[in-house]
Amino acid sequence: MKIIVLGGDGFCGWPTALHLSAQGHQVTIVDNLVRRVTDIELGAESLTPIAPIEERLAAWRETRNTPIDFVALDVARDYDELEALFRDLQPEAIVHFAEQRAAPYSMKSPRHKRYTVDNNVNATHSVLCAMVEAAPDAHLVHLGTMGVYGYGKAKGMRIPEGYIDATLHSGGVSTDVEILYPVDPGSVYHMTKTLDQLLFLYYAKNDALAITDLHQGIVWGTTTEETELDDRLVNRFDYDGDYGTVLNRFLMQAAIGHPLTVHGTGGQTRAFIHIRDTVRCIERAVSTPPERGGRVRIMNQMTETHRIRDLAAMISGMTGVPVEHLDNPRKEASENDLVVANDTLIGLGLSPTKLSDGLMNEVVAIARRYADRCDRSKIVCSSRWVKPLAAE
Ligand code: NAD
Ligand code: USQ
Repeated sequence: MKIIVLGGDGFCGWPTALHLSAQGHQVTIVDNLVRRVTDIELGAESLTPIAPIEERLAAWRETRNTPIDFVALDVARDYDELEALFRDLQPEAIVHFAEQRAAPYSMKSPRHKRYTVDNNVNATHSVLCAMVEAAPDAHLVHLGTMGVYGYGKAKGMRIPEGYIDATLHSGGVSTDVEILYPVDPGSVYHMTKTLDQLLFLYYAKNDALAITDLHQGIVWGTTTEETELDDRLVNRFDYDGDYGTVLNRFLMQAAIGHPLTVHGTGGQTRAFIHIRDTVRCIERAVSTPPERGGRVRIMNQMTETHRIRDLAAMISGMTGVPVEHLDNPRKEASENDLVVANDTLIGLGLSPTKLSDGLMNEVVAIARRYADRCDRSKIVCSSRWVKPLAAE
């Protein structure tokens, strides 16, 4: 298949582009490399030394004798170029990762909030507009988030895959309907993903676009079969307080002997998936496009759930590094349960990689290898969800 990977230089996008290419697909990466610029803004680079994009692509050509093309373009702003690219390439699938994806970054300041909304909503809307004009038969596979459901209301209920049956009551009349599960975002970033959902609903209905929205949990791990082939193919490893996600952060903190930074009680339960499963899930989603004219296909892309303090206790037990409970910088429930349906991906043949499969030690080993690249002052999250009161 001809596949465009938007955001293909990022943490999930790069290993996905390699995996799709390794499966024999013809891959074009589109990225404006803004994530590398954000590294400079934050003064915190990936723990692993990622090669410039040209070097990455040359390494892949040399390793697998398969070219991956690259187009530098801002998906949110360079609309005419995006439409022209879709028209020229006529992709069968478009995988969309090209958004600002860190919740703490999205809460740093009005500039960061507005950038996140402008970038993410415009990127998704531009992709949909350009598909209507130039590639209406392509299948869009978008990386969404489990966070659209929120983490408080389900109360033991199994979170369904996107939709829920509801009965509306008004004026003495009741109607049964299927609706999107009520959204409850926990950050400006997560809110942009709920807005994406409405854009998909509209364009699937109005223009019969074929769309799959993958509601993904927190990705952990860093290497895949393909990124291990050459040092120049190494994937990102974010550890800083903005972009580092919780499990990779704890594993990296354990590797350098930094106390594990549990926010508040650590009673939050979240969904997780290993990066190796991310790339397999996307390949399966791409290979099984929904019919045009149907509803948006939504899959929960996660393999297990864990409470944050249990993860910290497990890693502390493995490594002897102490746990530190910090004031929670976020506005989030201090405790929540989470039970999630993931039947569609299991039905498509995914055999989940679990924490118990020994890969946590692999992450610790990688973090130890690059420990001298870590700036310890960037570890604790400094972004706050709510402004402190003047008296504080
Ligand atoms: P990332 O920041 O590492 O990668 C995103 C890539 O998109 C970067 O290379 C960036 O330069 C590019 N990009 C951003 N805006 C762009 C624009 N306007 N034009 C062109 N390129 C642009 O993030 P990631 O971790 O790879 O996440 C990718 C997607 O997966 C995101 O949409 C995120 O919401 C979703 N996701 C990630 C996780 C996770 O734990 N990492 C979990 C669930 C969902
Ligand atoms: N947390 C800690 N200590 C830390 C870091 C985080 O206790 O050092 C806690 C947070 O308070 C939160 C939980 O761990 O309760 C998860 O935080 P996270 O930063 O790992 O994940 P999150 O902000 O939700 O975002 C990440 C990705 C995002 C994706 C989302 C999937 O950055 O792109 O959408 O995971 S999900 O969480 O399922 O919505």
